[in-house]
Amino acid sequence: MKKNIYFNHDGSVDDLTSLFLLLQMDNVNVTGVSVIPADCYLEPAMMASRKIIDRFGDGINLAVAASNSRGKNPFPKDWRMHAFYVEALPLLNESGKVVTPVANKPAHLHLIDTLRAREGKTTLLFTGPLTDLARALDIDPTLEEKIERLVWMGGTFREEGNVEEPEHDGTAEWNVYWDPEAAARVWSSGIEIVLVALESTNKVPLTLDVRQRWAKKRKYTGVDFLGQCYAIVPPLVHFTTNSTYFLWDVLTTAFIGKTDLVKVQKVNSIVITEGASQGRTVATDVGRSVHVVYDVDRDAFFDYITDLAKKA
Ligand code: AGV
Ligand code: CA
Repeated sequence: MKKNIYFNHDGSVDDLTSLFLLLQMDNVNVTGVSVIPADCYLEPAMMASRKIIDRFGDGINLAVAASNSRGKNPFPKDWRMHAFYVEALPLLNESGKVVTPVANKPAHLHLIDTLRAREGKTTLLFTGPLTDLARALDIDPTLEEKIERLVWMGGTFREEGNVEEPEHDGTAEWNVYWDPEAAARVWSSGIEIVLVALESTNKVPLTLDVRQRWAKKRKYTGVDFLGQCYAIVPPLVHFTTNSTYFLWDVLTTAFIGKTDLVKVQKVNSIVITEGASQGRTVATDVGRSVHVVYDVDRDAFFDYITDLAKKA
Protein backbone atom coordinates (compact mmCIF):
# COMPACT_ATOMS: atom_id res chain seq x y z
CA MET A 1 0.00 0.00 0.00
CA LYS A 2 1.38 3.38 -1.01
CA LYS A 3 1.19 6.29 1.41
CA ASN A 4 -0.41 9.49 0.12
CA ILE A 5 1.98 12.40 0.70
CA TYR A 6 1.40 16.13 0.31
CA PHE A 7 4.72 18.00 0.24
CA ASN A 8 5.12 21.68 1.17
CA HIS A 9 8.70 22.95 1.01
CA ASP A 10 10.72 26.17 0.91
CA GLY A 11 13.12 25.65 -1.95
CA SER A 12 16.52 25.28 -0.31
CA VAL A 13 18.93 22.65 -1.66
CA ASP A 14 17.72 20.01 0.78
CA ASP A 15 14.04 20.83 0.07
CA LEU A 16 14.59 20.39 -3.66
CA THR A 17 16.63 17.21 -3.32
CA SER A 18 13.87 15.97 -0.99
CA LEU A 19 11.35 16.44 -3.79
CA PHE A 20 13.61 14.48 -6.12
CA LEU A 21 14.04 11.62 -3.62
CA LEU A 22 10.35 11.51 -2.71
CA LEU A 23 9.54 10.94 -6.38
CA GLN A 24 11.81 7.85 -6.38
CA MET A 25 10.11 6.09 -3.44
CA ASP A 26 8.09 2.97 -4.41
CA ASN A 27 5.99 3.17 -1.25
CA VAL A 28 4.92 6.80 -1.73
CA ASN A 29 2.22 8.45 -3.80
CA VAL A 30 2.87 12.20 -4.09
CA THR A 31 -0.55 13.86 -4.29
CA GLY A 32 0.49 17.52 -4.16
CA VAL A 33 3.47 19.85 -4.01
CA SER A 34 3.63 23.48 -2.92
CA VAL A 35 6.38 26.03 -2.38
CA ILE A 36 6.57 28.73 0.31
CA PRO A 37 9.05 31.61 -0.13
CA ALA A 38 10.79 31.30 3.23
CA ASP A 39 14.37 30.01 2.78
CA CYS A 40 14.17 30.74 -0.98
CA TYR A 41 12.88 33.14 -3.61
CA LEU A 42 9.57 31.93 -4.96
CA GLU A 43 10.17 32.08 -8.73
CA PRO A 44 13.35 29.97 -8.94
CA ALA A 45 12.07 27.52 -6.32
CA MET A 46 8.85 27.04 -8.31
CA MET A 47 10.80 26.57 -11.53
CA ALA A 48 13.24 24.15 -9.92
CA SER A 49 10.36 22.10 -8.47
CA ARG A 50 8.56 21.90 -11.81
CA LYS A 51 11.76 20.96 -13.63
CA ILE A 52 12.59 18.25 -11.05
CA ILE A 53 9.12 16.76 -11.51
CA ASP A 54 9.56 16.88 -15.30
CA ARG A 55 13.00 15.29 -15.21
CA PHE A 56 12.64 12.80 -12.39
CA GLY A 57 8.89 12.30 -11.84
CA ASP A 58 8.49 9.45 -14.32
CA GLY A 59 5.51 11.13 -16.00
CA ILE A 60 3.60 11.87 -12.77
CA ASN A 61 0.71 14.29 -13.22
CA LEU A 62 1.22 17.10 -10.69
CA ALA A 63 0.83 20.86 -10.55
CA VAL A 64 2.99 22.90 -8.17
CA ALA A 65 1.21 25.49 -6.02
CA ALA A 66 2.84 28.78 -5.06
CA SER A 67 2.35 30.07 -1.54
CA ASN A 68 1.41 33.69 -0.88
CA SER A 69 2.25 33.36 2.82
CA ARG A 70 4.56 35.81 4.55
CA GLY A 71 6.67 35.19 7.63
CA LYS A 72 7.67 37.25 10.61
CA ASN A 73 11.46 36.77 10.59
CA PRO A 74 13.05 36.67 7.11
CA PHE A 75 15.77 34.22 6.09
CA PRO A 76 19.21 35.58 5.12
CA LYS A 77 19.37 36.53 1.45
CA ASP A 78 22.47 34.39 0.75
CA TRP A 79 20.57 31.26 1.71
CA ARG A 80 17.49 32.28 -0.25
CA MET A 81 19.60 32.49 -3.40
CA HIS A 82 20.26 28.72 -3.52
CA ALA A 83 17.15 27.92 -5.56
CA PHE A 84 18.49 30.06 -8.42
CA TYR A 85 21.53 27.80 -8.71
CA VAL A 86 19.52 24.56 -8.66
CA GLU A 87 17.05 25.84 -11.23
CA ALA A 88 19.92 26.67 -13.60
CA LEU A 89 21.60 23.22 -13.50
CA PRO A 90 22.03 21.94 -17.07
CA LEU A 91 20.71 18.57 -15.89
CA LEU A 92 17.31 20.22 -15.35
CA ASN A 93 17.36 22.25 -18.55
CA GLU A 94 18.22 19.73 -21.23
CA SER A 95 14.71 19.66 -22.69
CA GLY A 96 14.44 23.45 -22.89
CA LYS A 97 10.83 23.45 -21.74
CA VAL A 98 8.82 23.17 -18.52
CA VAL A 99 5.78 20.90 -18.69
CA THR A 100 4.59 20.57 -15.06
CA PRO A 101 2.13 23.45 -14.57
CA VAL A 102 1.59 25.93 -11.77
CA ALA A 103 -1.56 25.15 -9.74
CA ASN A 104 -4.40 27.65 -10.08
CA LYS A 105 -4.71 28.26 -6.33
CA PRO A 106 -2.30 29.48 -3.65
CA ALA A 107 -0.63 26.77 -1.57
CA HIS A 108 -2.90 26.86 1.50
CA LEU A 109 -6.06 26.49 -0.63
CA HIS A 110 -4.36 23.93 -2.88
CA LEU A 111 -3.58 21.94 0.29
CA ILE A 112 -7.26 21.94 1.29
CA ASP A 113 -8.46 20.95 -2.19
CA THR A 114 -5.87 18.20 -2.62
CA LEU A 115 -6.64 16.57 0.74
CA ARG A 116 -10.40 16.83 0.24
CA ALA A 117 -10.18 15.32 -3.26
CA ARG A 118 -8.50 12.14 -1.92
CA GLU A 119 -10.32 9.27 -0.33
CA GLY A 120 -8.90 8.57 3.14
CA LYS A 121 -6.10 10.40 4.86
CA THR A 122 -2.92 12.03 3.59
CA THR A 123 0.41 12.41 5.37
CA LEU A 124 1.79 15.95 5.34
CA LEU A 125 5.49 16.43 4.74
CA PHE A 126 6.58 20.01 5.56
CA THR A 127 10.21 21.05 5.25
CA GLY A 128 9.75 24.79 5.64
CA PRO A 129 7.63 26.90 8.02
CA LEU A 130 4.05 25.82 8.82
CA THR A 131 2.29 28.99 7.61
CA ASP A 132 0.31 27.36 4.80
CA LEU A 133 -0.96 24.60 7.07
CA ALA A 134 -1.93 27.07 9.81
CA ARG A 135 -3.88 29.18 7.29
CA ALA A 136 -5.58 26.09 5.86
CA LEU A 137 -6.69 25.03 9.36
CA ASP A 138 -8.06 28.51 10.10
CA ILE A 139 -10.19 28.37 6.94
CA ASP A 140 -11.19 24.71 7.28
CA PRO A 141 -10.69 23.35 10.83
CA THR A 142 -12.21 19.93 10.03
CA LEU A 143 -9.40 19.39 7.52
CA GLU A 144 -7.68 17.70 10.48
CA GLU A 145 -9.80 14.62 9.76
CA LYS A 146 -8.12 14.24 6.38
CA ILE A 147 -4.60 14.33 7.83
CA GLU A 148 -2.86 11.09 8.80
CA ARG A 149 -0.01 12.94 10.51
CA LEU A 150 2.34 15.86 9.98
CA VAL A 151 6.02 15.06 9.50
CA TRP A 152 7.88 18.34 9.96
CA MET A 153 11.52 19.43 9.81
CA GLY A 154 11.42 21.86 12.67
CA GLY A 155 12.29 22.62 16.25
CA THR A 156 14.78 21.44 18.82
CA PHE A 157 14.80 20.75 22.54
CA ARG A 158 18.51 21.40 22.84
CA GLU A 159 19.82 24.60 24.44
CA GLU A 160 21.22 25.63 21.09
CA GLY A 161 19.08 26.17 18.00
CA ASN A 162 20.34 27.35 14.61
CA VAL A 163 19.10 30.97 14.51
CA GLU A 164 21.91 33.50 14.81
CA GLU A 165 20.16 36.85 14.47
CA PRO A 166 20.15 40.17 16.31
CA GLU A 167 17.56 40.33 19.12
CA HIS A 168 17.38 36.54 19.39
CA ASP A 169 18.92 34.25 22.01
CA GLY A 170 19.80 31.43 19.58
CA THR A 171 17.48 28.80 21.05
CA ALA A 172 15.14 28.44 18.04
CA GLU A 173 15.27 26.39 14.86
CA TRP A 174 14.72 28.48 11.70
CA ASN A 175 11.52 26.89 10.39
CA VAL A 176 9.78 27.68 13.67
CA TYR A 177 11.38 31.13 13.93
CA TRP A 178 10.21 32.28 10.46
CA ASP A 179 6.59 32.05 11.65
CA PRO A 180 6.25 31.06 15.33
CA GLU A 181 2.50 31.78 15.38
CA ALA A 182 1.92 29.25 12.59
CA ALA A 183 3.68 26.54 14.58
CA ALA A 184 1.66 27.48 17.67
CA ARG A 185 -1.56 27.24 15.60
CA VAL A 186 -0.67 23.72 14.46
CA TRP A 187 0.31 22.80 18.07
CA SER A 188 -3.22 23.79 19.12
CA SER A 189 -4.75 21.33 16.63
CA GLY A 190 -5.36 17.62 17.18
CA ILE A 191 -3.00 16.62 14.35
CA GLU A 192 -0.36 14.01 15.18
CA ILE A 193 3.03 15.73 14.85
CA VAL A 194 6.37 14.08 14.12
CA LEU A 195 9.24 16.54 14.55
CA VAL A 196 12.50 15.86 12.79
CA ALA A 197 14.40 18.15 15.11
CA LEU A 198 18.01 19.38 15.25
CA GLU A 199 18.75 16.50 17.67
CA SER A 200 18.79 14.13 14.69
CA THR A 201 19.59 16.47 11.78
CA ASN A 202 22.81 17.55 13.54
CA LYS A 203 24.01 13.99 12.89
CA VAL A 204 23.76 14.33 9.10
CA PRO A 205 25.98 17.25 8.09
CA LEU A 206 27.16 17.56 4.51
CA THR A 207 30.74 16.27 4.67
CA LEU A 208 33.48 15.83 2.10
CA ASP A 209 33.27 12.03 2.19
CA VAL A 210 29.58 12.21 1.26
CA ARG A 211 30.38 14.51 -1.65
CA GLN A 212 33.16 12.16 -2.76
CA ARG A 213 30.86 9.17 -2.61
CA TRP A 214 28.38 10.91 -4.94
CA ALA A 215 31.16 12.09 -7.24
CA LYS A 216 32.35 8.51 -7.66
CA LYS A 217 28.88 7.33 -8.65
CA ARG A 218 28.06 10.22 -10.94
CA LYS A 219 27.50 7.88 -13.86
CA TYR A 220 24.04 7.47 -12.30
CA THR A 221 22.11 10.58 -13.34
CA GLY A 222 20.29 10.80 -10.02
CA VAL A 223 23.50 10.57 -8.00
CA ASP A 224 25.07 13.19 -10.27
CA PHE A 225 22.08 15.41 -9.49
CA LEU A 226 22.72 15.04 -5.74
CA GLY A 227 26.40 15.84 -6.30
CA GLN A 228 25.60 18.94 -8.36
CA CYS A 229 23.06 20.21 -5.81
CA TYR A 230 25.37 19.72 -2.83
CA ALA A 231 28.21 21.52 -4.63
CA ILE A 232 26.17 24.70 -4.05
CA VAL A 233 26.25 24.70 -0.24
CA PRO A 234 29.10 24.72 2.34
CA PRO A 235 30.13 21.42 3.92
CA LEU A 236 31.27 20.74 7.47
CA VAL A 237 35.06 20.64 7.39
CA HIS A 238 36.76 21.85 10.60
CA PHE A 239 33.89 23.07 12.75
CA THR A 240 30.24 24.03 12.42
CA THR A 241 29.50 27.61 11.38
CA ASN A 242 26.23 29.43 10.81
CA SER A 243 26.29 28.49 7.12
CA THR A 244 27.30 24.82 7.47
CA TYR A 245 24.82 22.70 5.57
CA PHE A 246 23.03 19.66 6.98
CA LEU A 247 20.63 17.26 5.29
CA TRP A 248 17.80 18.47 7.54
CA ASP A 249 14.93 18.04 5.07
CA VAL A 250 16.34 14.98 3.36
CA LEU A 251 16.37 13.16 6.70
CA THR A 252 12.76 14.24 7.22
CA THR A 253 11.85 12.94 3.77
CA ALA A 254 13.80 9.70 4.27
CA PHE A 255 11.73 9.11 7.42
CA ILE A 256 8.62 9.03 5.21
CA GLY A 257 10.05 6.25 3.04
CA LYS A 258 11.95 4.31 5.70
CA THR A 259 10.83 4.85 9.29
CA ASP A 260 13.37 2.53 10.90
CA LEU A 261 16.34 4.80 10.11
CA VAL A 262 15.60 6.86 13.21
CA LYS A 263 14.69 6.79 16.89
CA VAL A 264 11.57 8.56 18.12
CA GLN A 265 10.53 9.75 21.56
CA LYS A 266 7.37 11.41 22.90
CA VAL A 267 7.74 14.91 24.35
CA ASN A 268 5.14 17.36 25.64
CA SER A 269 5.94 20.82 24.36
CA ILE A 270 4.90 24.40 23.63
CA VAL A 271 6.07 26.98 21.08
CA ILE A 272 7.30 30.39 22.26
CA THR A 273 5.89 33.11 19.99
CA GLU A 274 7.19 36.33 21.57
CA GLY A 275 10.45 37.90 22.64
CA ALA A 276 14.09 36.84 22.46
CA SER A 277 13.27 33.10 22.42
CA GLN A 278 10.55 33.30 19.79
CA GLY A 279 10.41 30.15 17.71
CA ARG A 280 11.82 28.03 20.51
CA THR A 281 10.11 24.71 21.21
CA VAL A 282 10.14 23.96 24.92
CA ALA A 283 9.54 20.63 26.64
CA THR A 284 6.98 21.04 29.42
CA ASP A 285 4.35 18.77 30.99
CA VAL A 286 1.61 21.27 30.22
CA GLY A 287 2.39 21.19 26.48
CA ARG A 288 0.88 19.02 23.74
CA SER A 289 2.42 15.68 22.82
CA VAL A 290 4.77 15.47 19.81
CA HIS A 291 6.93 12.64 18.49
CA VAL A 292 10.53 13.80 18.30
CA VAL A 293 13.02 12.15 15.98
CA TYR A 294 16.16 12.48 18.13
CA ASP A 295 18.60 10.01 16.60
CA VAL A 296 19.49 8.50 13.21
CA ASP A 297 21.59 5.68 11.82
CA ARG A 298 23.81 7.95 9.72
CA ASP A 299 25.30 5.29 7.47
CA ALA A 300 21.95 3.62 6.79
CA PHE A 301 20.51 7.04 5.95
CA PHE A 302 23.18 7.89 3.38
CA ASP A 303 22.95 4.37 1.89
CA TYR A 304 19.20 4.76 1.57
CA ILE A 305 19.21 8.12 -0.20
CA THR A 306 22.08 7.15 -2.50
CA ASP A 307 20.25 3.96 -3.49
CA LEU A 308 17.08 5.96 -4.16
CA ALA A 309 19.05 8.35 -6.39
CA LYS A 310 20.48 5.42 -8.37
CA LYS A 311 16.95 4.44 -9.37
CA ALA A 312 16.27 7.76 -11.09
O1 AGV B 1 16.74 24.97 9.88
C1 AGV B 1 16.85 24.09 8.84
C2 AGV B 1 15.96 24.47 7.67
C3 AGV B 1 15.74 23.27 6.75
O2 AGV B 1 14.38 23.17 6.37
N1 AGV B 1 16.48 25.52 6.74
C4 AGV B 1 17.36 24.79 5.81
C5 AGV B 1 16.67 23.47 5.55
O3 AGV B 1 15.99 23.52 4.32
C6 AGV B 1 17.03 26.77 7.29
C7 AGV B 1 18.52 26.83 7.52
C8 AGV B 1 19.20 26.72 8.72
N2 AGV B 1 20.54 26.85 8.52
C9 AGV B 1 20.74 27.05 7.18
C10 AGV B 1 19.49 27.04 6.54
C11 AGV B 1 21.93 27.23 6.38
N3 AGV B 1 23.14 27.22 6.93
N4 AGV B 1 21.75 27.39 5.05
C12 AGV B 1 20.53 27.39 4.50
N5 AGV B 1 19.38 27.21 5.20
CA1 CA C 1 13.62 23.75 4.17
